[in-house]
Amino acid sequence: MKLLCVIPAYNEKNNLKPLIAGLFKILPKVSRDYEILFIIQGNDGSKTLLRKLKKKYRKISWIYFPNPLGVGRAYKTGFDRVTPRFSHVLTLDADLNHDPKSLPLFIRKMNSIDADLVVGSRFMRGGAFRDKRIWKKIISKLTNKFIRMAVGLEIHDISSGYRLIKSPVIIDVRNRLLEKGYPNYMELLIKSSKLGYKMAEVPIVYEPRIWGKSKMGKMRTFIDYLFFLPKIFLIK
Ligand SMILES: Nc1nc2c(ncn2[C@@H]2O[C@H](COP(=O)(O)OP(=O)(O)OP(=O)(O)O)[C@@H](O)[C@H]2O)c(=O)[nH]1
Ligand SMILES: [Mg+2]
Repeated sequence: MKLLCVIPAYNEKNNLKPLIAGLFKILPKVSRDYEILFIIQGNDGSKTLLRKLKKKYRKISWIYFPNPLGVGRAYKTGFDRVTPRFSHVLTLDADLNHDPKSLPLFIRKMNSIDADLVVGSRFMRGGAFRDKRIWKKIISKLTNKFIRMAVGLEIHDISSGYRLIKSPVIIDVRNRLLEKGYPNYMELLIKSSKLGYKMAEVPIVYEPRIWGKSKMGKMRTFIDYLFFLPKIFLIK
């Protein structure tokens, strides 16, 4: 496996070091070649920190824009760097919501049923969504349920950012991605499913962020999701 990790990070400075340390513990065990690409934004000194960390962790790199692009465009920027040199792409949040230790579970699942894409799911048996904000759970659960049923997806958590994806899927789907914000997570799955790619899910425990602010504002998310809902019926 040749793995490219694509990680959007907007003012996540104090999360970067533990995240990188966690990834570098697991990646050499599962992949013979790997790189970590951050799409960083903001002005909290993340770039300076990454420059320092690169002395120890040679396999990290980053693309930097000072102003926030939106998480969808940040991912798109990272996905545009995927080449056939990489066999797989791993995506996850920069704020330690997603534990890198779960990665072997994704790989086992992918290999066992020859899936093209494996999603880390908070809403399936064995998964957990450890976040105290009720509004977030409600919006997430309702949107997930509605869209799953409307589009006919079997994945229980289509807005999860923790995913292992075969590179050809990314290369195929990336130019079809239009969502700038959080609906991009769902857009990628819906479009990949329409293209016929095989999906699977594994349970994950989503830990709430400890450091830094959420970029997923209540009103913004609500509006973005509301505008996204009618679009799902137009996706071919
Ligand atoms: N580069 C970039 N990254 C972003 C942007 N918006 C969000 N992110 C990153 O995308 C990931 C998901 O955003 P979060 O704010 O953690 O959203 P969430 O996980 O739903 O919410 P919390 O974990 O509760 O904060 C994090 O790593 C963010 O730093 C953006 O505009 N640009
Ligand atoms: Mg997060």
